[in-house]
Amino acid sequence: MKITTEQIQDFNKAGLGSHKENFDFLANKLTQNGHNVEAILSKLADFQIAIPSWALGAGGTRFGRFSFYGEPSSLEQKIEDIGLIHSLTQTAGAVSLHIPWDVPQDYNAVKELAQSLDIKFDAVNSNTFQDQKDSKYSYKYGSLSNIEKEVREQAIQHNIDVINIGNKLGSKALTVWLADGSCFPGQNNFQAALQNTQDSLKDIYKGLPEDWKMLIEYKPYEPNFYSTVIQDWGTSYMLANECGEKALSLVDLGHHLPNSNIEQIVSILMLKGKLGGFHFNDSKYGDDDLTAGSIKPYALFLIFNELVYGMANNPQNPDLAWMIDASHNVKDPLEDLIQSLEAIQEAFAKALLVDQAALKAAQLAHDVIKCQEILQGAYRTDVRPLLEKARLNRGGVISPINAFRSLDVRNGLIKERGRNSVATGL
Ligand SMILES: [Mn+2]
Repeated sequence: MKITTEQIQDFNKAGLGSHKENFDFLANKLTQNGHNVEAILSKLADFQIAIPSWALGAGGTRFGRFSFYGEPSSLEQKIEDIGLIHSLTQTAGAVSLHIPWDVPQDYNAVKELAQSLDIKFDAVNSNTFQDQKDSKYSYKYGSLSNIEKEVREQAIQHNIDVINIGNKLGSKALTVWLADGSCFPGQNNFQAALQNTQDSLKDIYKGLPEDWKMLIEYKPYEPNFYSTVIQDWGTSYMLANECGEKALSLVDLGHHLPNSNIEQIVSILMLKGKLGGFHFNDSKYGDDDLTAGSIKPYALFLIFNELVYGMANNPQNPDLAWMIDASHNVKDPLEDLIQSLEAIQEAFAKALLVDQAALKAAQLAHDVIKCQEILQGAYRTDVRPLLEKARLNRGGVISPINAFRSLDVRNGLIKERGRNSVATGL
């Protein structure tokens, strides 16, 4: 299934009048306040967010999984789904593959398909959190941190294999998320587990092509509930530093204990030139994997405020890999991803409106009230007409969710793939 340019133009017709009215009003106001609207629009248009190959089907919990029907059952169909979202939103121009769930059968065909849909291959993700049916050793008691050398070697080799697969597709980064840890006190020796992990990561790093990055994700708990080997940004930063310049930390919004100051973590990592990537989602309690911006939109804005500041002021920090890492348990995955993309772009646009010079002046004057007024002034601006305009400029639709529904995309997919096709993934 593909959405044509004619369908997009047809859909847009009805909304163009009111969009123009709203956009002109906002653009005038922003211009009067000294903003360069064209520059903001071009930053929004360039901001592309990768969709992980595991997020296109129904997610689930350990209690159950409820299908949405017509799910993509092959890598090609997953890329087609991203193509559908991208054609509407114009902000999902990349896919992040999970190996071994999505190993390409025909590399050229997969590359051509992605290219035809304007989709790039972002970071590739390794998986040593579960056993594969043909693997010799089990990861039950850890992978890169395991006390058995053979198990570590198998896990290292898997990561090297993932790099090789990504290399054939044009990826430039490997993301390592390590589930290793322990469920009970005394189960592991903390020092041995960290040391083994460090040595294993160094071995993987040796297999990294020159122009690649290794992104090290952290998480405080789950699936292990007493300790996690890479539990926080400090541990990730320490491991990345030991590996070398191409190793960087990856922040997943859901991988923090409640009320962690994630914007501060982002800021410090960028100061140190060690923030490599970002996984977007939202949560109330832990790694809930909910739609970005659905619970704490102000926190998302504050994080973007630091990202925007860092991208402008920290040349020591490399370009970032952006990805949505969410699980779709009750919403249609494609609609949910569209909502996340919108929330991310909205937070980014608002952060671009923060008057950095005025904020600095207010900080120097210790004018705490003014500091808050500046941040909240940007946050309270309804930037949706900017998002609409950025999408329209690139050939997308005014309202992606409404278009998805009015084009009846899900039923089209069910017709094409059958009701009971199921995606691999979480
Ligand atoms: Mn993640």
